[in-house]
Amino acid sequence: MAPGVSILRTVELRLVGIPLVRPFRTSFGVETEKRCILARVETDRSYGWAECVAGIDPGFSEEFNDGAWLVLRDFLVPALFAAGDVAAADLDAALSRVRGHPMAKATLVNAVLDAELRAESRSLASFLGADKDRVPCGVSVGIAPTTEELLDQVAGYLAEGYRRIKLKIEPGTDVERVAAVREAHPDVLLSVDGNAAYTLGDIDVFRALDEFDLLMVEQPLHHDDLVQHAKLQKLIRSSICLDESIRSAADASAALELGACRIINVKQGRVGGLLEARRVHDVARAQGAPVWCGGMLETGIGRAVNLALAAMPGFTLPGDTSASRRYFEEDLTEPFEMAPDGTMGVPSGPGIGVDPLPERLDACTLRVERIEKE
Ligand code: OSB
Ligand code: MG
Repeated sequence: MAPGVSILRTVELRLVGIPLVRPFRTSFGVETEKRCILARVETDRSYGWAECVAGIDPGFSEEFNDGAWLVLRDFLVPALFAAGDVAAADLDAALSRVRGHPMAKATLVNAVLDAELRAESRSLASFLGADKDRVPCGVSVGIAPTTEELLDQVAGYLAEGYRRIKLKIEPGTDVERVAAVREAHPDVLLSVDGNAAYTLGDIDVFRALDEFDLLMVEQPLHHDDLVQHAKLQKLIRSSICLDESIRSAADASAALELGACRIINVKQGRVGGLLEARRVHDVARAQGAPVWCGGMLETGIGRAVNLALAAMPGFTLPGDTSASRRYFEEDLTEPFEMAPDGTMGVPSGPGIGVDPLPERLDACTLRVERIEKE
């Protein structure tokens, strides 16, 4: 049951930018700066924050910052204002006249939920049914310029305590890199993420990767193709994990039933917010499939949300819930720090449990627009 209903008064959209500590290269591009939309809602009872996981360009998904901004301002926020009283649990219905745009929708669902929980002094983790107060952390390592640099980065992260290493790969920069990391660290939990850059024609690559005892192969094939993933899963020993392909609990159910994957990367923003993410968790759990919490290089606002999600019982593998310093010199919130044992504390304060630091927020803001209910 979701907490009560409230009246939405204003929605403030804000674009923020923070430099990354090092460029993050994937098969779909390179990022040197985190840029995202933050939403702050005000209701009659409280306020809530949320971070939109869309990026600068439509490389990971169709959504991107400028598009999400327009969809929020011109369609989603007006739909919520028109709906009158709002409860996070009913938002899906109010937003259903906009097709797609899960990342933009998630921003409103999560902000309204945060406001509801703050009004009731209840933590997000408790609302989600978390069964732990610390979660094990993994780290996602971008495609490095050379194998030597990759080995240096991986050694550095392992020294900090990270419990799982995920290597970004792309055709031509895969088997040799994975072999080198596996040779240097025979026992580490190791996975790879292709970000949809491969086809079934690359079966030799996957057969070679099968030799490295990988925890999983994340999203090897096209973002919209479950059937090809099911074919690949039959041909390899390593477990496939889907990321881009899963945009709802229905997708998760279909993927597991088809045998397109054995593991699901849950990114709440990719599936339309925390409530749908909980449904993905439930579907996977009912089918005995492990899930873990993915990341989109979030600031502290999105990181707090991810940690609460990762504390749910079905999240049994280390997530991409890395410490603030893995991304930023200075975060927007108090920094999230990982203990030397590779775990991070789940926020326990009301709602998401964190607020942006006002001076940091000002310093990182590129654009603000306040939308008031008439
Ligand atoms: O595919 O999981 C991905 C970052 C941005 C977009 C897509 C992905 C990622 C990551 C980084 O792998 C995860 C993180 O540390 O936030
Ligand atoms: Mg991924």
